[in-house]
Amino acid sequence: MGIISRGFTGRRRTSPDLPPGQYLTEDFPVLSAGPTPRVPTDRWEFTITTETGQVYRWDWSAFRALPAQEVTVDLHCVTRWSKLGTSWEGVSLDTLFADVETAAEYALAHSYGGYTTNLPVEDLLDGKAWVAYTYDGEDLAPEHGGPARLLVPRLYLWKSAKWVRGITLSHDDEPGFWETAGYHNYGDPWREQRYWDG
Ligand SMILES: Nc1nc2c(c(=O)[nH]1)N[C@H]1C(S)=C(S)[C@@H](COP(=O)(O)O)O[C@H]1N2
Ligand SMILES: [Mo]
Repeated sequence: MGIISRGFTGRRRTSPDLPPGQYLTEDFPVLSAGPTPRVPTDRWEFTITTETGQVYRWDWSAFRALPAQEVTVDLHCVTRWSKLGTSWEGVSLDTLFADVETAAEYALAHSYGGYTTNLPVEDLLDGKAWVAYTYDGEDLAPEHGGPARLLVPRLYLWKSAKWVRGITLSHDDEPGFWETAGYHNYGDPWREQRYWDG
């Protein structure tokens, strides 16, 4: 253990709901590695491409015709802000994967604009991930990933690819944009997996 300095008053508010090293924020910061792509829904599509090259494809109306869920989740950004109790509407990845034939262990999410992020397939399934298209009862704003973004709240928020346009499946794990730049390959906020070197 390090030295505990008493009388330090600049300490940020913490709660048992916060992973280690995180502080609460009430606003919703925008963190994007580049410009916000504008994707009209009539040109939007979402694809899942399997390890054998089979492509499953939804245009906006097919996607919006899928059964959706309302979810309330906590967000944890690696830059240390957390936002609790955020409300979204989206399609569960379980729904999108329902007819997908795959034995792949790894997924790479691709975004309009070129962003990528990798995660194990099992972290997309069993109620752990959504393609979300509303936030707080409104259409998801472009700067937060609209028309639709991946939402994987159990992992640091960089795994929740904004402007998601597809997922490719593979037997090989391929690091994405931030993972290649030194962020942790998995990114569990409760284990404080921020960077590769810990
Ligand atoms: N396409 C894309 N998705 C992205 C990012 C990005 O730069 N491009 N940034 C990630 C990071 S680092 C974070 S913290 C969250 C931020 O989401 P927000 O801007 O809605 O708060 O989006 C993630 N998804
Ligand atoms: Mo982030």
